[in-house]
Amino acid sequence: MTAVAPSVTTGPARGSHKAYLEGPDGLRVPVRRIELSTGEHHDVYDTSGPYTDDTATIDLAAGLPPLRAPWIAAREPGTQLSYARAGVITPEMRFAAIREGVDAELVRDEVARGRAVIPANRRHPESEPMVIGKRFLVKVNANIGNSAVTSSIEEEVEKMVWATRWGADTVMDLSTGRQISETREWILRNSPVPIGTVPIYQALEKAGGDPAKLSWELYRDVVVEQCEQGVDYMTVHAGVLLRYVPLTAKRVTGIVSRGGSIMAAWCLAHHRESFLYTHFSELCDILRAFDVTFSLGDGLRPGSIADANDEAQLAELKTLGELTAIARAKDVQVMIEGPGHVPLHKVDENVRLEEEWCGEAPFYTLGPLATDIAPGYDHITSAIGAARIAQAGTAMLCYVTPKEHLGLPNRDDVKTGVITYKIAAHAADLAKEHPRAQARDDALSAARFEFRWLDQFHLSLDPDTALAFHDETLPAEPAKSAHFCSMCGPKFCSMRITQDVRDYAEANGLTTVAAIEAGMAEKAAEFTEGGGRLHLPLA
Ligand code: IRN
Ligand code: FE2
Repeated sequence: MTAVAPSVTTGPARGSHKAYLEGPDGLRVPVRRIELSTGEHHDVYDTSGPYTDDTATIDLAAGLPPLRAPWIAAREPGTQLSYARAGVITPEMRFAAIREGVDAELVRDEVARGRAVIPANRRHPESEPMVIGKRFLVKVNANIGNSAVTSSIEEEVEKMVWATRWGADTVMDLSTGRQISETREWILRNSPVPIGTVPIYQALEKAGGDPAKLSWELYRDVVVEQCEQGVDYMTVHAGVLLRYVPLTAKRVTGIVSRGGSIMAAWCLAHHRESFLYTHFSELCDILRAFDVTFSLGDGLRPGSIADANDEAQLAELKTLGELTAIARAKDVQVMIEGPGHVPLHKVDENVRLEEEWCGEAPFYTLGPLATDIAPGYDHITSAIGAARIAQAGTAMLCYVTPKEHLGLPNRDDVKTGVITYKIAAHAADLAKEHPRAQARDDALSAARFEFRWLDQFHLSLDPDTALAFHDETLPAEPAKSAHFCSMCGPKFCSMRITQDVRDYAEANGLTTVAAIEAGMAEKAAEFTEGGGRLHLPLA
């Protein structure tokens, strides 16, 4: 590690503090506890690690405490999949189950079926275990990483902390520039969430940027280095086969995956089958030794609406299914990466085929963008597709930031991307009727209706922005309990009028329906008494 310790954002999110749920065997599962003005509190899933814990000391140079170290030391080497198949509920499964509010046996069973994964490299003991699968809360991944052109280690560590503060469930370090290993080391030692990478990027750096100079041996060494460092899951574009490359020739946007294009270039340069495919079995052995999870890459994903669900994409998906079976036979956990750019009417087909061909391995999709016409707003175009595909069964969503297609995201873009994707993921959780999802909506709605403004902000995904928007027009303290905001003003607040109706009902011993009728009758009488003239407030 470098001598200069980066500095990062610490302190609890507005209106909340870190609390821990006690589980069996001394498990302490973090939650974000939102304190309400009613004296009650509301706990929400928390990915932010010790950074939001006021009582924790953060020392980036030392790294986070190795929470999982005793669990790992106490057992025979294996993967979460091998334990699950043997009927063992690991502390990781128990921890993830408490976070989700489900039975630990459900987690074990889903992992055993391969329908869920727990990305947890035994060399990344600092991570707080979580589960990715369609029966659980929809997860969000945030990509960070420098490029040759911009950004430093300090900025990337802060982006990791910042992304998890806003709810990123995993972070992928996609660094391609200088100091790749060092950046990753800082991120891993300080990350409370699983870290993913795409090893072919570092391999390409080592090959001097020339895909033709890549080799299995060079790639393997990079994978081993990253496994030893503690990377929890890796994107491997092993489904880009030589014979599929011509299928992309007539596409509007060709191959848009970085890893996919690198492998296609290698296959064409050597006119040989991809070394990722021909050496896949050896790769499984390496990943198994560390319990690293495969994220089988969609190197031929569509990069435009025109190319969605085409032959190249589906041919690759089928191959990913074949590779899933090989990995599972070796007890290696697998996720499948998915598109990309897909119009809404073609979204469900992606989930159906993935489940059918890849043995229901957790689907992990990049959006998809539901339209191509809004560069600058692709966090939104993609969140529309993401909500739809997550409702249909996608287990994790890879965020897209407003900078997509335009530039490297900065810290603000990271936050916007994460919040946008938390919205998509939560909308899907609601639609899937996850037992815990609606409770937060109900708590926020009640606070809104009762004009508990601060409670409303604190229960929201981004309390800082909600508060700032409110205060833009009504900054004074009394406005925090006022029965209106500046959107409609005091006279036209529908919620206040509804409350008046209810108060009238209570004062007159009526039900709300009866109160409305009584009120109408009163008004009708006034109208008749006034000679039938309308009293409009024309002044
Ligand atoms: C997710 C689903 N499909 C692709 N992704 C992510 O895109 C993947 O997890 C990784 O973060 C990035 C890989 O991009 P390329 O190399 O396929 O462009
Ligand atoms: Fe794109």
